[in-house]
Amino acid sequence: MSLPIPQPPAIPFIGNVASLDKDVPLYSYALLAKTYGEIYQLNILGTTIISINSYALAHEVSDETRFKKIIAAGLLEVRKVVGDGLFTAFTEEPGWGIAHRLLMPAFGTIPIKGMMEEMRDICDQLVKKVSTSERFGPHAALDPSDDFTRLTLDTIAYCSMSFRLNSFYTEKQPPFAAAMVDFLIESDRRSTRPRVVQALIGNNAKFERDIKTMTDLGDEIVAERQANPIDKKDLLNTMLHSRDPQTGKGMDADSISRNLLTFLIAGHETSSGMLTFMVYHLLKTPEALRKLRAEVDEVIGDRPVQCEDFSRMPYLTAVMRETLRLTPTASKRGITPIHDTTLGGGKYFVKAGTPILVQVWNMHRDPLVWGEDAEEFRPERMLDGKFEALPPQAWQPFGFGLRGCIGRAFAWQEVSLVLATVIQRFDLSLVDPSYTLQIKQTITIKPKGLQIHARPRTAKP
Ligand code: MNH
Repeated sequence: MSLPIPQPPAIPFIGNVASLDKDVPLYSYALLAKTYGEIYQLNILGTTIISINSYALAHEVSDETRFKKIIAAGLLEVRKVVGDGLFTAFTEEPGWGIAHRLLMPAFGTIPIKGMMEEMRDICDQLVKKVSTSERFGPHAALDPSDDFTRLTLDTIAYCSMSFRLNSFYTEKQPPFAAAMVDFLIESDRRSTRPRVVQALIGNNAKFERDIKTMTDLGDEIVAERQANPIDKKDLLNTMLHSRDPQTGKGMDADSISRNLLTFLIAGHETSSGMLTFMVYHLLKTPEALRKLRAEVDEVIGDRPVQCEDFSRMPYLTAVMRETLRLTPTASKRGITPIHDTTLGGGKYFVKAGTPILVQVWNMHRDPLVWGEDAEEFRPERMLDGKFEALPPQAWQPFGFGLRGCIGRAFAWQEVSLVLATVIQRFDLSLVDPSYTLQIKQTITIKPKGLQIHARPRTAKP
C-alpha cells in the first residue's frame, strides 16, 4: 500500500501557487520542507509537482535507468532561445547527442588548462577595476555580484568563442547581458504565472525583443567566424570543424549558435553566484577567511596564481565545496520517472512523466548526512578525506549523470583563479556588518544587496 504524498491546502484553479514566494520561490520550498519533511507535492496551475528534500530520496532518483531530466517550467521558456542546445535539449533529441559527444572532450581538464591565460586576462581586468579606478577606489561600496557577473560573462565569451564582450569597460551592462538577465528573470516568473495574469501584464514585446537581441548575437558570431576563420582551438572552432564519431555528423550554424548562447547562459550566472556567495560566507566566517589567506600567502605569495597551485590548496578547495553545499547556485533540478514507479522504497506511488524537483538546497542540509550544524558554513567538513568519504551523490551542485554539468572543470578553474587572486590582492570587509543573506532568484540564485569594501593590500605577505 502506498501513502499519499503530503500537500499543503490548495485553492481551486490556481492550486498551491499562493504557497510560493513570488520573487524567491526557494524560500517557500525550504519552508515547506521544514513543515512536510522529505517529500511534498504542490499543484501549480493544474500540474502536480513533487519536491524531494532528503539525501535518501535524492540518492534513489539519481538512477538513470528509472529517471530522466525533464524540461519544464522555466527551462521551457529558456528553450525559446537555445532550443536543443545542451542545457535545454530532451536527451532523445539527436542534436543533444551530437553536441554532447563533440563537446565533452573539449571541456576536459587538459583543454581547460589551456584556457588559463585567457581566464587570467579577464581576472586582471577585475583586479584593475577594483584597485585603480578612483570611482571604484578603496572606500567605495561594491556589489561583488555585479563585477563577478561581468567577469564570468566575459570569461566564457572570450574562452569559448574568442569574443570580447568588454563588460568592464561599460558603465552599465552591455545590451546583450541586460537582455539575457531580463530574459532569465522573466522566464522563471512565467512558469508560475496563471495565463490570465500573463495576458494582463502584457510584457510579451519586451520578452521577444530580448530573445532577438540574444539570438542575433549568437548568429552574428557564427557568421563572422565562418567569414573570417581563425586558427585556434576554441570551442567555436571545435563545433565548426569536428564530426561526431558516432554519427559522422557535424553541427550546423543554427545548432552552433544555440550552443554558444547556452554556454553564455549556463556558464555565467552559476559561477558569478558562487563567487558572490563565497565572499559572503568568508566575510561572515572570519576564521575561514584567515585560514584561506594564510594558505594563499604560503603557497602563492605575491607572484601570479598558476594552475599547479590549486592541488596544493586544500583549504581553497574546501571553501569552494562548502559554498556549493550550503548555497548551491543551481538550487534544484527537474526529473521525471521513465515508467510508473514508487519512491521511498515503495512508500509513494509516482506516475511516469510527473515532474519531480530535486531540491538540492534542502538535501544539502540533510542532518543525517551533514549533522546538526548543517546550516553552518564550515569548510572543515570538506577537509582531510571527509569529502571523499561522503555517501554517493550527497553533494551534487553540478547535477547528475549524463545531463550533469559539462562546464564543471571550466567553472572550477575560473573560480579558483579568481578567489585566490582576490584574497591575495585585497582586504575585504562588509559595508554593513549586520547584513544577513538575502537571495535574488532567476533560474539560479545569488546574494541580493551585498555591499563590500575592497582595499588593495598594503602589507607584503
Ligand atoms: Mn553548468 C548543466 C551547475 C558552470 C554549462 N550545470 C548543469 C547542471 C547543473 C549545473 C546543476 C544540470 C542541470 C539540470 O540537471 O537540469 N554549472 C553549474 C554550476 C556551475 C556551472 C553550479 C558553476 C559554479 N555550466 C557552468 C559553466 C558552463 C556550464 C561555466 C559552460 C561553460 N551546465 C552547462 C551545460 C549544461 C550544464 C551546457 C547542460 C549539460 C547537458 O545537459 O548536456
